[in-house]
Amino acid sequence: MSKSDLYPVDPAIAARAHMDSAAYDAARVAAREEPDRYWSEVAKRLDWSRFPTKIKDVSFDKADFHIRWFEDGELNVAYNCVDRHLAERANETAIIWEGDDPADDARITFAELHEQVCRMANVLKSNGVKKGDRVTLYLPMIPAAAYAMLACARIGAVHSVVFGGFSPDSLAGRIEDCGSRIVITADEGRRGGKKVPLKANVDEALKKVAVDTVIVVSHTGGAIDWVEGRDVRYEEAAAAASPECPCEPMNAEDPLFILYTSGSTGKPKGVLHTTGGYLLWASWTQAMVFDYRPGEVFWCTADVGWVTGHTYVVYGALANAATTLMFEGVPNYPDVSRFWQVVDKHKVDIFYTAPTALRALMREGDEPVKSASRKSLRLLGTVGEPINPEAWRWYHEVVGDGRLPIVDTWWQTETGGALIAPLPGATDLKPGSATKPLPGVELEIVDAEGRPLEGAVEGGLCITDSWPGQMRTVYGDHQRFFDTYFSTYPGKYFTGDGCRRDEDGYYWITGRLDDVLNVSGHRMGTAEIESALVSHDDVAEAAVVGFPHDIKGQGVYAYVTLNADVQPSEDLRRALVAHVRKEIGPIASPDVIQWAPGLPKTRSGKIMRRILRKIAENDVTSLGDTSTLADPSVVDDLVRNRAQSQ
Ligand code: 6R9
Repeated sequence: MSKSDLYPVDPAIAARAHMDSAAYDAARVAAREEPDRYWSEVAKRLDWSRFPTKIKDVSFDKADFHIRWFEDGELNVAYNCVDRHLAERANETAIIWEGDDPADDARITFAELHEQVCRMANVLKSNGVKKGDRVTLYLPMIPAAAYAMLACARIGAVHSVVFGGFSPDSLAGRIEDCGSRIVITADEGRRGGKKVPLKANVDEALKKVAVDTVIVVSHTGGAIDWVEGRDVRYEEAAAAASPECPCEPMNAEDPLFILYTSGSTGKPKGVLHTTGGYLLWASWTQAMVFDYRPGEVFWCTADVGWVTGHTYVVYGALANAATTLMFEGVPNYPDVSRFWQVVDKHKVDIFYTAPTALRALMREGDEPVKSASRKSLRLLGTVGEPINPEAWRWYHEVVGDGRLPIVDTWWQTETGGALIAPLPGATDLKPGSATKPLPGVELEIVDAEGRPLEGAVEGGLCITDSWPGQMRTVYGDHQRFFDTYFSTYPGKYFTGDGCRRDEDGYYWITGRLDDVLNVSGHRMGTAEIESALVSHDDVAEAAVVGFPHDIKGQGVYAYVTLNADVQPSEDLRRALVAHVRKEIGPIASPDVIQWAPGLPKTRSGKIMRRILRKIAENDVTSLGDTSTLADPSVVDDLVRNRAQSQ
């Protein structure tokens, strides 16, 4: 790599940063060699009702598998995110809300946040919610989403936020899996000038699974159906509720939330995070990676339906008394300058978004960016997928006027917060690399047999030791937790990602090694999309793979075998896309459907995805060995049909 591809730390930033490069090096050693002492010290950034004396107790080995952090500590997440800031910051802004419509916005102070969280918590209690109960949230990006999350945390209930773009079927599956008896939703959401029928979706989902209570927040005021005895008008209930609610003291290892995420097999897994370790990781990484200081406006564009929204819109930001910006809209509404207009309007200091949004905006040219001043910005960040160096440079040069560092943060729903990321005052940047692991993150790159590889190499990315923010289990299926993450390479957490380490020890994520797609930064399993397709009456079989997509990073390519009596048609193609949207949600819509009279299978009946990926990528000259296929002629058919459809 040429020297010009290195963006050195700005000495002025290093001088005032939480961590400069010497501090980073020292922290790496301390966290590795004396984890108890190091994390006990870091744990002081939270307020504990009982400070932990036991810090780390972990084994990744099958015989003695357990992960516990701060296990005798006691704290409350809502107290840490709200109450403890009241003494000094009651009248400072906790949440800036920017609506989908640029005319809609609001500012919520910490005092107001406290009152709203307490009222919501009391509404939950009066509807029978107790410590340990699961509460499903299906909400737009409005402050009530943060109130609801924090209200659950306050009373020790476990929230499961379901992204508002998921279908009624997906919502029903998630309600059922965690056995929640209560849903909090809104009448409708707004995105890009369109309404999202959230309450109608909940009604539809509840035809499949029953709950006792649906709390409905009024947002658009749009017409909705009402089920007496089940549905509760939030505003009425909140007005009647007390504005004070005590915080439930929680053990550090008590569950905080469940968030469903896609894996390579089966239905989505309920990733469970606990109280102490998660909050510490969220808070510490928000401070270190973004070099955050109170008073700054922090804007993470993620929806609270994803882990990035949990950790950086809500918990990490508020634990640090940040002013966090919640944006209901999309980057191209009313026009493609929206992000930068919002940056100017609310004087955003730190802006954190996904590469897919940047690639889409980059296509629109520089003018929509340059028309806004962006002078409040001091730091940029990305998350969700690898950022191609071209998009990185555009972000740096055009959005950042060549003056702002970019923190490319690699992490997963399972990791709770960032694990590989530069620190603005410590790490020289390389476009396209998430750079180096944070203190306490012990990475290993392994070959197919799990042997650690040294030096500049490429392989599977593993983590050999625990960090506080690690997930603790798959809700209701601890065996699946172990099998999914710790059985591929015994004694190590396997991330599912491929990764290259360069000669300077920088890490470059190359993408998933399993059957998980990353479409516009959203994770989904090929198996889920396949089962949605196969549930259509006309479909006999389906195989889904990813293919490179300019904007989305990866697109969804579906091979579909129809029932013998069904003819392919454009109408059917549209019907199948609509069917997938209905079953899973719009984010899973296939970009390409190729009719496949047969699928390439081994003699034991396993679909050879490697070949399907090559065809989808239009890389048909290197299909590799097809001799093990039950019927090699199937491949020729697929290649020919692809060629015809070009
Ligand atoms: C936070 C989040 C996790 C998967 C992960 C990886 C990909 C996330 C990335 C990245 C390259 C980055 N990923 N951040 N790849 N560079 N900075 O996105 O969680 O939705 O669970 O997705 O996303 O493949 O394994 P999640």
